[in-house]
Amino acid sequence: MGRLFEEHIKRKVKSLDGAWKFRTDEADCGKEEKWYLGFTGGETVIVPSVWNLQSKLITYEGVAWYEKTFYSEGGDLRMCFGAVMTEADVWLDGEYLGNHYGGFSQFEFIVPGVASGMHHLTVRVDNRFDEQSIPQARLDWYHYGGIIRSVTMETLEGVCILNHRLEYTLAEDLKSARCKFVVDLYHHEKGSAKLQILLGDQQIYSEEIAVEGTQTLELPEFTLEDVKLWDVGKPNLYPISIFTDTDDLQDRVGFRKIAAEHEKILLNGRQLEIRGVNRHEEHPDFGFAFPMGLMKKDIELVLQMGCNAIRGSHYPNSREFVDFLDERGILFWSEIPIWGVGFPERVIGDPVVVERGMNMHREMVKYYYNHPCIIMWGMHNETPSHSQEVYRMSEKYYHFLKENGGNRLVVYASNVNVKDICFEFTDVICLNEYWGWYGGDLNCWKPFLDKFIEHRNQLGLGEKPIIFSEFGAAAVYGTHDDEEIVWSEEYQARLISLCLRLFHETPSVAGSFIWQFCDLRTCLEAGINRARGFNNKGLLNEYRKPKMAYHAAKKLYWEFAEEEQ
Ligand code: ADA
Repeated sequence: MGRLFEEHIKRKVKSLDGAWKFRTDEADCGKEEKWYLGFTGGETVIVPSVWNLQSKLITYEGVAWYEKTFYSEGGDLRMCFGAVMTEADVWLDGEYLGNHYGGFSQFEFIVPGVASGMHHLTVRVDNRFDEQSIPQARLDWYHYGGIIRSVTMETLEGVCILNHRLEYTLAEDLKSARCKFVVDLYHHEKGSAKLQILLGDQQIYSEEIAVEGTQTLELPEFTLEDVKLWDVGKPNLYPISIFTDTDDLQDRVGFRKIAAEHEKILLNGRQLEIRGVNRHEEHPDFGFAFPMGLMKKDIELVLQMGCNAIRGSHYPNSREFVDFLDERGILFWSEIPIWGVGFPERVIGDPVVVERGMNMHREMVKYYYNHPCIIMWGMHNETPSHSQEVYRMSEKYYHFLKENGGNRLVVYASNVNVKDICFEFTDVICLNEYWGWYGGDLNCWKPFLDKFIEHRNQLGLGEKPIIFSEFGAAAVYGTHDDEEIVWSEEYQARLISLCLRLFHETPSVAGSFIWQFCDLRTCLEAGINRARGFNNKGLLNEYRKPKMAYHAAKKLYWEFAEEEQ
């Protein structure tokens, strides 16, 4: 679902995108009144979308119901949701299928033995915040709600392949890889079939297997010789085809090695300087239901400015966007929406919150494991990482991601610099710093950095590279001032240029992600005061029109890229 290629050739897949019936439920009485059996009134909306684009719902936070009527030939159906913001309850023909929490993750329900005919899929969507929400209500992005990514219906027949991951370790010389497929299989009762796997043009596996219900199969290891590596700008991808006589799963993978040692980040054994931007998958005309055509445009803009990396701040992005990055050879930092400013220590220590976050990590790893572009898993952003609560949470997430997340750097973005007590749980020290914007001035950068490096060394962590995961300044598009006062494009461009040069010239710094790619609608209701109701730190405005800082960063990023040659 939501990919740049057909995930299934044999399996029947039907898109349920398009017109749905929609009704808000301000009193939250729909469950009691059994709206899942069919609700009256309402209007037609388009899925995927955010409901806030309907002018009367621009600030609506609450419950809304969606209903889709569709035809199915019947059988075992798998109802697949790209993402529902934030909590979903789902019914098929009035039968409860289940609940999903978390606004940016894919999820599915299997419904066996559905009769042929017309059916009703009903979704109750709740985008309210409470004490245990991830993220919390205090946010620097907009409180959107709705079914924000595609919905599909798949028909499962015989032995089916629900998911898979290809685990691999490259040899020292990077020429061969020890590999292992782990495949999630399903049969609605008990059945057997021949399971076959092709990797590139090689047949890797062909074996009769028996399956009962849902089962995970770890296949025998094998060695892939003459590996063509995936790299920045050289995105070698290997197609994967997994199939039985009745079902299939198509995917692709790239082989690459990422490591952090001696203050450097190494990609395929070569030193890598991160030339990055932070990007929200948001547009004022579409909210988080970001259209694919615009994804391509954003990627072109990123490539034109000489970037080699994007941080998907602050949540898992659409699969198709990550597919684009795999195809174009752009690195990606993927994280979950634990956006710290809103999280007091008390909330972060709450076991329900920690478990919700853990589940988001599990889902991120499950769905994004095979994307070679993802070189970093982000655990959290700007949490109180000087506290014991965050220490315990980081320890837990770090070990989970290191053990289950494949060859990736595990990181988090810190804004408490020398007070941070969690640096042992990050492969790269990632700093969010806003000297010259929220405090201090441009002259603060160099002394800050020198002092921080000394601090890192005193902690005995001198081997860990540092990157700046955020820095920047706001400029209202079109505001110019020769004196370079704050809010002007000139000031923003000067700050970005000064920082990029300083980071580039400091051997302990392995690169940076500028905050941020483009301006972003933000949330005035949550008490974040922003000019125009937007976070204006974009290099481009929200309609992707470049500011001076875009050109300034472009000039330097290309200069650094050329030095690398
Ligand atoms: C933080 C946060 C970003 C954004 C930024 C800013 O670093 O991680 O999401 O809010 O501050 O613009 O202040």
